[in-house]
Amino acid sequence: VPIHQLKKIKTEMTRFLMTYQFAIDEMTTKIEILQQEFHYMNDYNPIEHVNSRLKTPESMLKKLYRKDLPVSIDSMRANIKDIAGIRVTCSFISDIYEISRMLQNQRDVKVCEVKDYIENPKPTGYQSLHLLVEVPVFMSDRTESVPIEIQIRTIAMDFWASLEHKIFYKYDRDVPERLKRELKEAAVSAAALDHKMEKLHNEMKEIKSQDDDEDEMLELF
Ligand code: 0O2
Repeated sequence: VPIHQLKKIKTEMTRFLMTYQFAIDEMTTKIEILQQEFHYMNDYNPIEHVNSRLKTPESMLKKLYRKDLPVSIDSMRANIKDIAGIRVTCSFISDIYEISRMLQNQRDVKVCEVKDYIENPKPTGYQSLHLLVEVPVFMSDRTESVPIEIQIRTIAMDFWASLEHKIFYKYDRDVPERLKRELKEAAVSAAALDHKMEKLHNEMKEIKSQDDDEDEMLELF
């Protein structure tokens, strides 16, 4: 390929990826605002951390080859919906649904798909709530509707997914049956821990609201 053509591809690719980075920046701000408001209203922080990533051109090419799809920027745009990815790690399962509900309620967020792998875990044991949304990105000469994949999960789900991801790639996608079985067991234990923590959290909320009522009564006298 002649050098001037390579330069043109590089410029196009950079411009293409830029819109996804802007979408990530917009969505990250939205999540930060919700986080601060939620903290103020509920007196605890529902979000442990937020990570984001742009898929690398290499990983996009791999995905296109793997799925036997045409290799071009248009094909990336049409076929890869997780070029922009945001991962929100929450403390409790109820926070996941609350954050998801608040995001879906925003007027400029178009919800394209919701995959609830908490209600229906993947055969591997994987759990998370996935939202595929589109947000408008306003640029000097155009407005683009840009897709983002948002994965919302608890700390336990995140812990499990990062280890499973490492094992999956270590074995080049061909994980031995024994490890698969053990990973599935670990996913069930992680889910049990999440439910136990949720129960304790609810009990704490109950006690706190009783204490608050008592304090208010005392203030009246
Ligand atoms: P990476 O490296 O995290 O980006 P598709 O996205 O079309 O290939 P699918 O199954 O329709 O496939 O999408 P889905 O279910 O929304 O899952 C996409 C992403 O969720 C994956 O991205 C992972 O990040 C995560 N995920 C899904 N299943 C598993 C699993 O079993 N284990 C772990 N650890 N993560 C999972 P990528 O592009 O596969 O990988």
